[in-house]
Amino acid sequence: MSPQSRVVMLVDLDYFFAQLEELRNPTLKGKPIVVGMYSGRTEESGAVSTSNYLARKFNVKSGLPLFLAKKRLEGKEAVFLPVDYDYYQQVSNKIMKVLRGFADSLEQAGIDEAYLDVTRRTQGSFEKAQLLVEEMKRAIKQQVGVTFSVGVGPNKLVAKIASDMHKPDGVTVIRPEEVKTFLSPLPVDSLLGVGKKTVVKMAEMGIKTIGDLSRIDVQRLVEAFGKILGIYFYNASNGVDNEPVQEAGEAESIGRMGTLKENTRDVDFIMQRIDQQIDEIFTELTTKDLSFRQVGISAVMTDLSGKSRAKTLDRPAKDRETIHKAARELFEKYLAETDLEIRRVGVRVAMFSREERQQRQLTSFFSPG
Ligand code: DCP
Ligand code: CA
Ligand code: CA
Repeated sequence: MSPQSRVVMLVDLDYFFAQLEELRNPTLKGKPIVVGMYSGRTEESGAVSTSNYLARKFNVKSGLPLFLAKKRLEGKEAVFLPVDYDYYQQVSNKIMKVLRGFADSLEQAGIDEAYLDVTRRTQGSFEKAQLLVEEMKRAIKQQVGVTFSVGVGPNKLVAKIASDMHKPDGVTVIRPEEVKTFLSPLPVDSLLGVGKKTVVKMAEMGIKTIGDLSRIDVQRLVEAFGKILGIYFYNASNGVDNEPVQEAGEAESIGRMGTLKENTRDVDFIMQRIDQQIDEIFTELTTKDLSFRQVGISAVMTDLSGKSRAKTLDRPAKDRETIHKAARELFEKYLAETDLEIRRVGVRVAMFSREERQQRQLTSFFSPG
């Protein structure tokens, strides 16, 4: 055991959208399931969002046009379903909440994945981490009913790549002394930030694997890819990644919405309701330690038409009063523009910042995968 090493996990839910469709309708199990994003132009147009592992056997995977998926699954009793993002989001929130209970800190990296730093609670032991994963799997299976795959490593980079090795329902543990051997044979595009263009460029330089990349002089990488990426590739290929696991204030905005006790045009009455909502928002902001630079309101009128308005502040704020004042101002202005009564109201804050978030994180250059 190396006491200096962190123990970091990446938890990634298996065939997420499709697994959740199985969860709410267990009779689907045993059939190929395709969750599709229907573009709506014709009944067949659109692409596969994801599919279960049975469908993947017929080479039906994310991104495949739906008409091709239909063709490949003809006569296989396949089930095609549209994405139900609200439902997936709801289950995702529940999963993240359970996972948070197993982590020193948790950083959500997508709807179906999160990084967990478990260094403290495992005392830096990868053996204990493995046991913790088993415990997590049981808890999520029991409380939510789904499976996931996990990568465990000394940092986020290794954990992420390891999570892909044994799917579904797998665990892959890479100890610090195993990192180089683990990474070295993998193709360069296993690294976050290495896309098609970079693969071509690296191939021209004779670089195919992460091991090849790790043997290139950092200066050459900087010349070829610029300073930020060059140094990143150099570090990443050597398994070096010091980025902390931190709660990132995932949401773009935090808001609340609710129906008024009676329809009204009275700003004081509206603000009573809004103040309750602000209290809840404020609690969330405080726990996440976020400042905001935008306050927005929304209103649904008696004819069920809806409107939102937002105000951007000169500088970030983190207090209740700023939200209250901006919201009141927005409602006053909005009421002056309409004769209708308001039925539902909401308030939200957005454009977040936070002290430590101002240090630019390298992985945030790349979208989570
Ligand atoms: N997704 C999508 N379109 C894509 C890729 C993914 O809509 N091109 C959605 C559907 C997936 C979810 O995001 O269920 C998570 O993506 P993953 O890449 O983690 O893939 P899955 O969870 O579906 O499968 P795996 O078991 O390989 O993780
Ligand atoms: Ca997944
Ligand atoms: Ca994922």
